[in-house]
Amino acid sequence: MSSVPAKRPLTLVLASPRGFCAGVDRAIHIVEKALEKYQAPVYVRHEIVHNRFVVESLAQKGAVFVEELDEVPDDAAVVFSAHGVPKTVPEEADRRGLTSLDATCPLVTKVHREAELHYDMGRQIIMIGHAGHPEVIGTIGQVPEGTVMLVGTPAEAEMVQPRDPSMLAYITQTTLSVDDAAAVIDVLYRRFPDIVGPKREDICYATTNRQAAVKTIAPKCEALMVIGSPNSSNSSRLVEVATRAGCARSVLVQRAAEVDWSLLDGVSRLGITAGASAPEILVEEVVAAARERFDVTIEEVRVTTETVTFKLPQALSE
Ligand code: 0CN
Ligand code: SF4
Repeated sequence: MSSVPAKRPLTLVLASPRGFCAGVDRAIHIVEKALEKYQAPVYVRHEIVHNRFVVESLAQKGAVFVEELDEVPDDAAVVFSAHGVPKTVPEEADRRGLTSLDATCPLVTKVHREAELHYDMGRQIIMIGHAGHPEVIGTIGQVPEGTVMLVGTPAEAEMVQPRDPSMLAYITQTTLSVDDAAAVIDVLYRRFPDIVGPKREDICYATTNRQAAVKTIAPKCEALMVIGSPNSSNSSRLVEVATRAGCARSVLVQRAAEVDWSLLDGVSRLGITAGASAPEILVEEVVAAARERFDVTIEEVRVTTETVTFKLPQALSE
């Protein structure tokens, strides 16, 4: 008689908050409501949020994802992604008579308005962010070309040469590592004591809270999975934060089917979190897959409770 071998115990330490933020929730709702109101196809410029599962689910309902407006036919409805767009994009949509819906997160729009304000005040702007990221392109595109200097690291902040250090401001991408951004900001304040910064941080509440939660659990885990897509800035930052906080075996995984379970050899506590664009169903999938292989105990570690919500644009809320 053969008996089924007993499953090895594994504690899953779930970070909280994790997963969807208010800006992502709103952006996805905007696409869903637009599909109801305008019927498929509704075009979406860029991935509405950086998650393959979300994009594929919306595509099944009739959303068509494109990178640029010239791929959108005349008379169509088009949604701009949560990451924001340069000013030229809504201008072009209006010129062509497209129905446009802006799913830019209000916390990204806040940074757009800061950029405009600094420009109007005659200040040169340093943006701390990752070159090529759509949010950075969108924010830089709020002011005339050549106005913003992009820096990514403390070394770059040491090199930047503004025109007039007494007329200088900085803004940041919303999804940076809080600690990395602080190191860059320190250099800027040391070199340019008169630099004007945001009244309240540009790094958003969701990024900050997810990093704080992962920092709390990482030192107590031997391995850690961040559920998210590789092109998601905030998700990628969570892997870096976890690694630096003491969990060397920290990885980004898109969903359960992609997990390399050999990561868990010798591991008794696995940390799990999810980026702001990763739906909770993907976390549940990983938990279910772990239960098939291990005798799972769940432990949730909450560092704060989030209550932020954002309204839909007026055109869709009626
Ligand atoms: O993963 P996201 O779609 O975007 P990034 O983290 O790459 O900026 O998450 C939503 C965040 C925003 C804006
Ligand atoms: Fe908005 Fe932050 Fe969510 Fe991005 S991560 S959509 S900035 S709340």
